Amino acid sequence: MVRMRGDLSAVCRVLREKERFLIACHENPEGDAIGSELALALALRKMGKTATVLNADPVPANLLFLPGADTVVFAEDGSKYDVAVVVDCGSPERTGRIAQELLKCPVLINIDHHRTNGDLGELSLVDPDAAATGLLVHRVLSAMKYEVDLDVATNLYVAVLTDTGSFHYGSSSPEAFEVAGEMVRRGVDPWAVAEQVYETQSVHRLRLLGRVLDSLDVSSDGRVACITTMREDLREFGSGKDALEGFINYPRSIVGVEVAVSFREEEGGVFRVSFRSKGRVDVSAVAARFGGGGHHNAAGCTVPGTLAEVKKRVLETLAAALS
Ligand SMILES: [Mn+2]
Repeated sequence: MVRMRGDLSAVCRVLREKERFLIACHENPEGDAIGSELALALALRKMGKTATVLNADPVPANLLFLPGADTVVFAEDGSKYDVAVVVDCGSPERTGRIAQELLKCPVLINIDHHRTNGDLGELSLVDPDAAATGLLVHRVLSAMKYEVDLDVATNLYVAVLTDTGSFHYGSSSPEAFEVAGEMVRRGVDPWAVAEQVYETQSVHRLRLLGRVLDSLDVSSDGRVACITTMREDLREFGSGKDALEGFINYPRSIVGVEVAVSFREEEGGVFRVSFRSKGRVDVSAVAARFGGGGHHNAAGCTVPGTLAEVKKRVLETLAAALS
């Protein structure tokens, strides 16, 4: 089944013809978002164009090694650009406070693989079956006959590596392995990258993990496991929310657990809720009930209320989805 939407050749034509590009991704960016936007920006710059990466949030510490990461800006006037390119982002609101600058660009291109993508942008390339947005950027660059160099290759490799959970997930398609292999052929060193992405955590982060795992709560039937992070926990360990990336894999790894849930307290009496499912449960549908979205096996939403209220509402909705 081909579910790809959008027009690859139209996207390539705009990238070829226009000169000034403003590239953005979702808030709280991770490897696929950063890798996709940097790969595209570096390639456009090599083509002699102006490409600025504008993000709402900082590049996570473990991704600062990525070529081009030091060129990301956090404020910019969108009216200076011909085209906005939004990557790995299912809805315009997910770009956060920079959305207004993107909307100042006369043309908006949307490159994404979230199945909840509502086709923001008049020009799009959306493929829910792609394992990573980085693969869609690779399709674009290939179609433009762009010769991928090591800097672009490193970004694309990290996009694919992180969004497939280091090739653990069912989304790890032949294309994901093929592109990763091509990037290795172009000089990417898998161990050097893995060490930067996965083996550079601080002592504080590991202690924070201990605290968060203390909150582990498993449902009586053993099918749902959740963890909770309060703002006080992050403060105590001097960590930002990006330190929590990957913690949800621990409750998911419990034998018999089908869905892992992470509750993270945010300012203003709301909780960010993340879901990871192992198999048949479509957590994007559960997240959508609360106005969120994502993928079959990984999704999220923001829910107002106290921890007790949010947990009750979310876990009841999840239990209904599991029955
Ligand atoms: Mn992604």
